[in-house]
Amino acid sequence: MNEQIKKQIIEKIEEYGTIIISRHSRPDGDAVGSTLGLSEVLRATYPEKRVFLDNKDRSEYVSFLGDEGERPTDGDYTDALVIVLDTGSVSRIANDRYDKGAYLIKIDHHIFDEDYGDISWVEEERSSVCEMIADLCETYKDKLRLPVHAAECIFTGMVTDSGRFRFRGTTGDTMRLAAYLMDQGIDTETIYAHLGADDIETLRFRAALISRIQMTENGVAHLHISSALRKRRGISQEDASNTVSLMEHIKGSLIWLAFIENDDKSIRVRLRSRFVTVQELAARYHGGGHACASGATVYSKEEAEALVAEADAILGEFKKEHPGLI
Ligand SMILES: [Mn+2]
Repeated sequence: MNEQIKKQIIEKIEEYGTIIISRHSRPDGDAVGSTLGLSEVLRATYPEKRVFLDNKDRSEYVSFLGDEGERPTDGDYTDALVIVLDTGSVSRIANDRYDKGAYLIKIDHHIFDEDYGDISWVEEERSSVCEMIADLCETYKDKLRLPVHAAECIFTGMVTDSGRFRFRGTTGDTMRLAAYLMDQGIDTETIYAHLGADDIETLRFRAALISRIQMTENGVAHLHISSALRKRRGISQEDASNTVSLMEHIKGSLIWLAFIENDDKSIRVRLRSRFVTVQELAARYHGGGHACASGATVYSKEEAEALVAEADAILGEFKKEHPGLI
C-alpha cells in the first residue's frame, strides 16, 4: 500500500513546477534534515522546477546543515505543490500558508493525530521522517538524484530522531537505509562532531542542573527550569529543552520529565521514557508525540505537579507488572 502512495507522491512531484516544503515549528534534526534533504534532492533531479522551503522559525542545533534560502511569495503558492514533513497536526506546521497551494502532501511518522493533505503518507513505526525520505530516494533511485549534502541532511535526521540508532523504532530497515546514505560518500565524522559539540556555558549549566533533578517515590525523574534561571544563565529555550537528556540513564527511572518555563509563563514539558508509554499522559496535558518521547504544555505549577503525580502513578503500576526492568 505504501508503495502505491510513494508512486503517487513522485507523480505529483513530477506534475508541479513549484514545490514548497514545510515542517513543524521548533524544528529538530529530523524536521530540518528531511526538509533540507528533500529540497536538495528535488532541485538536483528537476533543475527546471522551483523548490522553496517555507518555515517561520529556525533551529540553532542543526544550523550546520545550511539555511533554508529565500521564502516563496504569496504568488508562488498559486499552482504549487506543498509538502509538509514530520508534522502530525496542522497547528504544529511552521507555515501559516501551508494550505494556500494547489495540492498538499503530508509525510509523517508521528502517532496519528490529525488527517490533512490530499495525500497522506504516515508510517508510525518509522524511526524518523528522514528514514521515509531515504526510503523514497532508495525506491526511486533510478529517478531521483541524491547529492552528498542531501544525504548528509537526511542521515542527520535519522541519527537525531533515533537517538543515534538506539531508540525502539530503529529497525533493520533503518540501518539499511542509513547504509544507503553512507554509500553516497557522506562525512559522518563531521556530522557527529557537530551533533556532539556543546559550548562550555551549556556544559556548566548542565552540571548545575544535574544537582536539581528530583525523584518521585516510584522513580520518575523531573527537572524544572524557570525562564528567570534560563535568562540568568544565558541559555536558549532549545538548550534548556535538551537538558531532558540529562536524566535518561538513571537506574530505575523509566520516566523522566523536563519542565521548561516559556517567556509567557506557560511551561513546556518534555516527556521521555523507556519500556513504559508516556504518549497518553502527554495527550492529557495538551500534547502528544511518540510512545517514549512526547511533549506537552502546562499552565501552572499545580498542573505541573499533577502531571508528575500521574507519571509517578503510571510508573508505580508499570513496575508492579514488569518487575526487574532497569
Ligand atoms: Mn521526526
